[in-house]
Amino acid sequence: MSSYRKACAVFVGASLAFIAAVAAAEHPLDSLRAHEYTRATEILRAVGHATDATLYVTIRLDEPAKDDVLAWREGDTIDRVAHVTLRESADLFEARVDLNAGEVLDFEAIDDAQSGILLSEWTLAQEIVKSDPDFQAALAKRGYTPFDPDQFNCLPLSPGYFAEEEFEGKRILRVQCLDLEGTRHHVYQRPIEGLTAVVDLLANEVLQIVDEDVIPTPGISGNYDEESLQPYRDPMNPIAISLPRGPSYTFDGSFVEWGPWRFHMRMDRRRGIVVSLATFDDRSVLYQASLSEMWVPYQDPAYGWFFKSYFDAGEYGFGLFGTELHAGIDCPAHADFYDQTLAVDDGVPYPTSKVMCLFERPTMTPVWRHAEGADGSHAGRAGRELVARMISAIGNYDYVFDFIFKPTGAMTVSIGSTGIDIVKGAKAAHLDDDSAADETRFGALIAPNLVGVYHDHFFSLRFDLDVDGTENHFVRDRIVPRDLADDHVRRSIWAVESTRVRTEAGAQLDIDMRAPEQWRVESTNARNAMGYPTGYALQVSSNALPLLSKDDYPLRRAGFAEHHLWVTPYSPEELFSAGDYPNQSKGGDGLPAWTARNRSIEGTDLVLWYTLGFHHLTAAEDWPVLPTHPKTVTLKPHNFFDRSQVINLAP
Ligand SMILES: [Cu+2]
Repeated sequence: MSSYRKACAVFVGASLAFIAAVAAAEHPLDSLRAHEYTRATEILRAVGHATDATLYVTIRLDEPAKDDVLAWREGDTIDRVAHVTLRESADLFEARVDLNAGEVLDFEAIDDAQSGILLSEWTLAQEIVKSDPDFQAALAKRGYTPFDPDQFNCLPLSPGYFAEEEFEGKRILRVQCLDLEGTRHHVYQRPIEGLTAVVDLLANEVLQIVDEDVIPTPGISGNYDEESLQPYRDPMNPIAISLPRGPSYTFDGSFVEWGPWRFHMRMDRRRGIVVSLATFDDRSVLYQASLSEMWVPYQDPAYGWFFKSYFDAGEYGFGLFGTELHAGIDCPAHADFYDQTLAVDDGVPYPTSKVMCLFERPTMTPVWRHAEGADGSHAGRAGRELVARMISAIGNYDYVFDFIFKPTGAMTVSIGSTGIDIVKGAKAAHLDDDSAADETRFGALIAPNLVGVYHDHFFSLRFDLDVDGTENHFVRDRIVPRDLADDHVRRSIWAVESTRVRTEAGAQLDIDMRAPEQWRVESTNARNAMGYPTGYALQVSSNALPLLSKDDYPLRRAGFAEHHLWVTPYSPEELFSAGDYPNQSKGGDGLPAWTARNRSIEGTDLVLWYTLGFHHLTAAEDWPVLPTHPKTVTLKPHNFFDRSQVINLAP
């Protein structure tokens, strides 16, 4: 336990004053407050469900029933229930703790599942590996004598699942180390390639060391803040955006209000920013939106790489690794920044600083305009939008996660991938070197002696849409070619065929440019002025699908990525598209399992699950830092209004 205490101490730091200052929740969807984390652990201890040895995997708000939240009015009592996932050594439990009544509502054992990786296990894995004599001997073979533990950073890599009999039922991590000598900040540039340890986190021992080949450790090429690496260009003149009358939004800690938009915002340890109860002119658009899961599978069969298939939300925590945002770089200088409190392994409140920001920005593009030649007139409005942002740094990658609200009634989710490519050490420094052909079969030489291994990024987004209420249909608007009669001078046109989808199986859909369609949710009863059902459509942009075979474990465990879209009837326990426990999962959990029932999605409360992905073909420009690569999806009104929402913007 000592290592775990040490890890927590680092994160908890100081800030008791901050904890005391946090006010009570003002809305049923507000994040758990610092004192509520503490109270949850105290209640569990009082009834004997927790001890000093308990590890708290997550303590999160157990959201009240949706009907209750929708019916809640200011002044009503606020139910506060914590959903706690906890471990006693290998045993995993889930509890629901009523913080108002001071009682445990449910407590159940979770069989055959592994929790996500805890902060304390990052430290523990390092200690186990560095103190193992065989691992030290493998390092000595590479010239690392005498052994200096401080020279290495060892990564606790989620191990995947491959039905390896020797690891069955064990809680394992695969650990690889990096040489830190000469590195500044960029700790990934000197991989000790070909050396992997499999660690048992419960027995505190190394189970296996796989030593593939001795590859000389690459030199220094990634110290991105050393000007000698690449001399700075002449600075350009500054750009400043000023808000002489302050921002046009307000955020009271629960709700953000900006023009016609109003939404609740909080931080979740696993999902990151959660937007709830989003309305436009008091009409409901969505009940909740957030990241549900992420999956990053690498495409190299070598032992050191085959298992890399990370579920960053469920295995590590997208919110937990939300980083402090810096004004002028991460968010504009005029942004507002917000702290949030999470909880770490020992249940102690973990205050985070400036992990969310809000800002308005000019789009620099007119939101509409028209210049009329007939009378020489010009009219239009400048565009602006509101951004709610967090940036999660999970190991080498940083993900800039934005909710972007627009005056048109549209809302975009943008996820920008940046940070650092994880690299494979290579003998080749140039493509002409003897080993280069072999070493670049599954990646590109992105710097001398460094191969950027090919991989994918898939983000699973959960949109619980409530278009003018909770009773909605899901509609496919197919754009279909039509041949015209032989006597027509035009041979063909296209038309729209709209079909309501009745069950889940009919709503597992992929983007196909040869058979384009719009995916739309419409109200069962509300109509716009022309009589159309009010609706919101998904506006998709470039995307990807996995190319792995269906019997390949990484894909079996990430079934959500098999389709760009899934639609399910709302179910409060369905939050995580690869299942509640993706770490070492065997596959089939989450969306594939839920939708196997083929439930009705007609005239009911709907959840849209959108998978957003890209194949990362690595290249020299990835090194030593990755320029931010954004991927987006937009929810846009489609007959939700009676007319454009931008002509009423004041000039
Ligand atoms: Cu990538």
